[in-house]
Amino acid sequence: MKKLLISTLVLLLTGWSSATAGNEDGSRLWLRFEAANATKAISGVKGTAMSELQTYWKGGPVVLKHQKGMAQDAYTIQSQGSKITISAANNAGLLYGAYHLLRLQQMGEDTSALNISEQPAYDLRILNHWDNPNGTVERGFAGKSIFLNPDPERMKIYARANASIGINGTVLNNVNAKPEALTTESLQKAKGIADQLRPYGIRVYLSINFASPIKVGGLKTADPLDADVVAWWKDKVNEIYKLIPDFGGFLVKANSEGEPGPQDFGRTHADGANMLAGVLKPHKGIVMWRAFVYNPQSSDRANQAYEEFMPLDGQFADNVIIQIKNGPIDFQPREPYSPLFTALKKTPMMVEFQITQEYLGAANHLVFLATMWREFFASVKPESLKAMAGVANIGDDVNWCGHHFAQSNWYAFGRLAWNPSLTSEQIADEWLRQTFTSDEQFLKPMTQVMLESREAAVNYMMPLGIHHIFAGGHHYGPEPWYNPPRIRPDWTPPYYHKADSIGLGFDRTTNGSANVNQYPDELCAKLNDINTCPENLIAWFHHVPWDFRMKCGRTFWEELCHKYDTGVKQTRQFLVAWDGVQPYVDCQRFSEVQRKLRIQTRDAEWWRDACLLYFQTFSKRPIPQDVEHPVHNLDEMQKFRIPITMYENPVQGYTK
Ligand code: GCV
Repeated sequence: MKKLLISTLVLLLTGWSSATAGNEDGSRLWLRFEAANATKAISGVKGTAMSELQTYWKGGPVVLKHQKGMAQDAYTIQSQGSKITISAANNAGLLYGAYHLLRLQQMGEDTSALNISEQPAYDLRILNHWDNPNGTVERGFAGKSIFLNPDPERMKIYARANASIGINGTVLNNVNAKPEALTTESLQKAKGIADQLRPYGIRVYLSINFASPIKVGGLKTADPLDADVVAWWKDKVNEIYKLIPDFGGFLVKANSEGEPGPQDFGRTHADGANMLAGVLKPHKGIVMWRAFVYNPQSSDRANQAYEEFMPLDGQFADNVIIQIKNGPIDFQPREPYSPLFTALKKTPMMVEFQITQEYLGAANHLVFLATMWREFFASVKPESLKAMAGVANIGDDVNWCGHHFAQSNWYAFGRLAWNPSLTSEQIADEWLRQTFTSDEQFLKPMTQVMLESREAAVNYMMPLGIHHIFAGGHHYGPEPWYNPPRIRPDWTPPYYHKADSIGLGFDRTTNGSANVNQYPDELCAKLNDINTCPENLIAWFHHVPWDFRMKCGRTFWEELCHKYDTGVKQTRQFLVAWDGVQPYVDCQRFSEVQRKLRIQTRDAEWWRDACLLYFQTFSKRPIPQDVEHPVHNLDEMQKFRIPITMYENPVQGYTK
């Protein structure tokens, strides 16, 4: 009788939550399973798998079985009728199998004849939080750090969400690391978080400041070859492992954007990384050493990571992984892949993607990033990498990511880190079905919106290979004219777009910065020739004359106008599509997303008008008749400012 009452209540609750009149705040992410039974937590990772199934699985008995000989974290799920067996070599594998089963249930799939075998592409699938000790999040658009005062309930959802998509590591603090990340007080705090995440198979890592021996340890130097410095790191690492026995290791941003590093002491990146690797090795810890380096003297920022790291190929210890951003500049809406990925031959590498939308409309624009990451994997073989890292878009906002659809990027990152050959469509479909509904009337238009959204953003922000024309004070809106006196040239848009009376774009050919030479021969030849360079990167590699004839027959200038205008039209279409699915979405999420899509549409017009009117001052050509003409004025847009710091989402976007 009691069981009947509970299930009636569950049904009632389920009915309510899917009713369109109801409200959902997004706090449950894609984990919207309803509890089928009340259960107690069971300790350990296997215990988590058991209690998740006991609580949420509504089918027949599930056997969790250890099986030798399987790869780490791999699992199989076999079912015959209502009897199901999940097998794995380790407990984490059992947990991932349990979440797979729950995912199938949530999506309404038939589970009576399963024969599933899964193995992750990478052992390390890791989030990088850019969280500061004061609770701000660099390039975070979803509130404050979830680690500032970790709330046990929220930490549990965070851990479950990560484990449900296979994420097994998290770097707790910003790569622009404050030295105090290594004080005993901070380490105690990290221990508390590690204890909460451990039952979900997640290990914690820390970003470190290379000058910590000076700033925390009071030493005179942080020279990685100095015996006292090495001893200091040894002691520090021992202290960490006493508190966090399964601590993962360090992430390091060194000699980049003003952060200290081994070069300050006349040493190389390899000297610095290997010293840390040496002290972590006895504990099985690793070093993720970032290749994001550039200095103002170079004539092409895109060349620099290659120039600094290629001479060191083969010199890194075996527990060092070089962490390389997907593109050679900095998470732009579209970049070619970083040439280091095909050039380094003897160095373990991992890719760093940016989940937080620093350059893609922050938490205001709907931009599904799986398509961008899949584009990367079309050029860089997944098996050439050791691991995958993603800069988190998570904060203490109720819905975690600021925009309901930004949750899909956290989800997509985890799914691709598990299996980089999943299609964007499959990921969008899974996420939509779990997060909203499996109703086809909803799924069809919204899958389409998600799949088109990144190309739309490229169109209205930076089509045809244009890059880094963002505002000086933030990376949200356009300011291609930004060029105050005495500023570092590589911090201004004209450095990148090089617009003049002849054309637009950065000459990276063999006649220019020769960046093309960093790519394999065949690709280099293709990129070097303006007639064979992919048009979606043409202004990345070439200074393209305004009248250059594009494949469609338009001139480059006309095509530029068309692309910007297409982007605007696409965002308007997203709004129409969303309005059309109102009957399938609860009121709260419907109106919150609708509000953001309106901002995105206005912003797209802002981008189009600002960029076309500004570039027109160089091209001196008319905007084609079949393109919607700007609705703003250039002088008005040049005066427009959004007064935000790099820790906030601009709540309104363009407001003029
Ligand atoms: C954490 C870009 C961002 C910085 C970020 C840096 C990095 O420059 O704007 O906020 O710093 O990349 O990845 O280190």
